[in-house]
Amino acid sequence: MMLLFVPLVASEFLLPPPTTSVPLNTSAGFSMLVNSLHRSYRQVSIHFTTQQTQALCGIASLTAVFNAFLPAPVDPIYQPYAYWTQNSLMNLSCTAHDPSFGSTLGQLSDITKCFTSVETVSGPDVTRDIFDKLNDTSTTHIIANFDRQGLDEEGSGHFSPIAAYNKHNDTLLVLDVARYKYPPLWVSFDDLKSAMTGLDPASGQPRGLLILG
Ligand SMILES: *[C@@H]1O[C@H](CO)[C@@H](O)[C@H](O)[C@H]1NC(C)=O
Ligand SMILES: *[C@@H]1O[C@H](CO)[C@@H](O)[C@H](O)[C@H]1NC(C)=O
Ligand SMILES: *[C@@H]1O[C@H](CO)[C@@H](O)[C@H](O)[C@H]1NC(C)=O
Ligand SMILES: CC(=O)N[C@H]1CO[C@H](CO)[C@@H](O)[C@@H]1O
Repeated sequence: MMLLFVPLVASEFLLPPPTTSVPLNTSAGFSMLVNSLHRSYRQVSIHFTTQQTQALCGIASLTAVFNAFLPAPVDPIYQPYAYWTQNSLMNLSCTAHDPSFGSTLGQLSDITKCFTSVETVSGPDVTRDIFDKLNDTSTTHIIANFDRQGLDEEGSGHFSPIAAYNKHNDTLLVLDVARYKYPPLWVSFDDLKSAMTGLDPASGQPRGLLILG
């Protein structure tokens, strides 16, 4: 029998997290979770998934959040079980969406509205008390659209669920759906807000938040 070893290139396996952030998989990161408003985290983390292409961060974020609270259709690959997948979500969207391109905040809001109600908050209007909703009910969840540069990360416009808020540290837990780049990270409210405040060149509008459920 011949064994094939796939070469592992260490330098391409996850990027160093920004020094301004605290990774969830550290003692500090984990104790911040315990002390946080994390009701949303409990439901979303079990469905948290990797974006299946570099363009599908918004669709992957919705897929994780939908599985946390919304009845799902059956994707033939999991028949007979009902479960949201990035493919079934795009398939059933009532708005046209080119999977080769990422979405703007407005476009992801329109896709969400095909399935459930959503409130959009523009970056400049984001306040700390919005994140209290992360503990409101087990069906309230938040997705952020931010510029990675504002978090000292590699890349540009991105979507990911925000699953917990630690009021003691004033930090938010970003469940980054580009799991091949970054682990879940605690980032400060100020950094996240400024990363949502600049204009998205694709829409000419600021980025911001979607509040679902
Ligand atoms: C956290 O996870 C990343 C990615 O797997 C890893 O590189 C890092 O060493 C982990 N940190 C700790 C403290 O285990
Ligand atoms: C997408 O829709 C087509 C046509 O209805 C269907 O045949 C296919 O199984 C769907 N795929 C998924 C992943 O839901
Ligand atoms: C957050 O919600 C959980 C689950 O309902 C509850 O146990 C906890 O006390 C809440 N935390 C705060 C600070 O309201
Ligand atoms: C990294 C950091 O600042 N962690 C602090 C967050 O707040 C908790 C209290 O909830 C402190 O114990 C941590 O040191």
